[in-house]
Amino acid sequence: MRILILGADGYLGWPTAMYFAANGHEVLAVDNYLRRRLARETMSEALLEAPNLQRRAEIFQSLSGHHVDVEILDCTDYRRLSQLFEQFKPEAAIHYAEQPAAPYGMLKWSEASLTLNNNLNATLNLIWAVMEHAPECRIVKLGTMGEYGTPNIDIEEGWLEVEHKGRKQKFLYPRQTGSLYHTTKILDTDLLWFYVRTFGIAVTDLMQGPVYGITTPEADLDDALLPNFHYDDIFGTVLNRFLVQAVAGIPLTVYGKGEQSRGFLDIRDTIRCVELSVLSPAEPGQLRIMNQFTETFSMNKLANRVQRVGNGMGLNVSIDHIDNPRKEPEDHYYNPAHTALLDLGLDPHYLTDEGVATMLEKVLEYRDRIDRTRILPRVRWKQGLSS
Ligand code: USQ
Repeated sequence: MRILILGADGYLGWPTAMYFAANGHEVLAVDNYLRRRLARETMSEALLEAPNLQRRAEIFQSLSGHHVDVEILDCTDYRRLSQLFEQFKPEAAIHYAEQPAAPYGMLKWSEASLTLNNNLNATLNLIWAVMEHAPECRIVKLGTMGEYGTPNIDIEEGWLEVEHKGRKQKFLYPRQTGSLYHTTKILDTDLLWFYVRTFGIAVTDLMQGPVYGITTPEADLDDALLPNFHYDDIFGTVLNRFLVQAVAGIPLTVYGKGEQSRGFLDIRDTIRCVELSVLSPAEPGQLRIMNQFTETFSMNKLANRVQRVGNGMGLNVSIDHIDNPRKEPEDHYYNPAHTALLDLGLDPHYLTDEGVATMLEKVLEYRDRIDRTRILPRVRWKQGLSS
């Protein structure tokens, strides 16, 4: 298939591009290096220094024989994006091209505005490029479990049947998030749903939890091909942060009580879920929503796991409960459904002690690159300003 990957320079985008190329697809990888720029501006660069996309594609081709085409393009530029659709005519478009960090969008007005404009305009432009130039193209959009928040009832996969005064209708599941970034994902879903029900496009919206992991089979060919592994307070996700903190001898930063729960998954499962969504696509006129995670953990459970495995490897890992920079429930009911991707054939990589040890060993190779000033939270929700 001709597969377009928007946001291909990201933590998930690059390994996804390699995976599809390695599995025989024609891949066009698109990015404008926005995340790299924002990381530089906030002093939040990733642990590993990744070569640019063209260079990574060259290295990947020389080691594997598989080709990834690269185009440096801003998805908020409709003229260029629509030209690209006209020429490439993708059969599937995977949409990762968003500002992905909750703390970044909480910094100041300028960061909030960038997050809102980038994320929504990229989504709108994708929808229109599909409608105008590739109406058969299936859209696979990365959403987030954070759209649902943490309601006091079970979370379904996208939809809820509501009975009201004797009548029933299915609606998008009620959503209330804890950050502006997550709010842009809700708005994306609403935008997609409008165009699905009005113009009949085919969309899969994947509600993904926090991802962890540093390697994939293709990335293992060479360290220059590894995903952008962030451990800072802005772009780093929690388990990846805990791994780096354990290696650096910094107490694991559990925010608040630590009883907040999330649905986690291994980066290899993210890629497989996206592949399943492309190969078993949504129907025209369908917004298919699937919850993309494999197991739930509280922050305390995760921290305890990293501590136990790290100490077993001779690291001296301690845990600190620090003042929560975010506004979020720290102890809540959490029971989200997640069977749709399993039904499509997902065979999860669950988090094991061996898996944690393997990730710690990889981070240990880069121990000298850890910048200790990027660990503690620099962005606080309550004031809405950087501290
Ligand atoms: N947390 C800690 N200590 C830390 C960092 C985070 O206790 O050092 C806690 C947070 O308070 C939060 C949870 O860990 O309760 C998750 O935080 P996170 O930074 O790992 O994830 P989040 O900000 O929610 O965002 C990440 C990705 C985002 C994706 C989302 C999925 O950056 O792109 O959409 O995970 S989800 O969390 O399900 O919304």
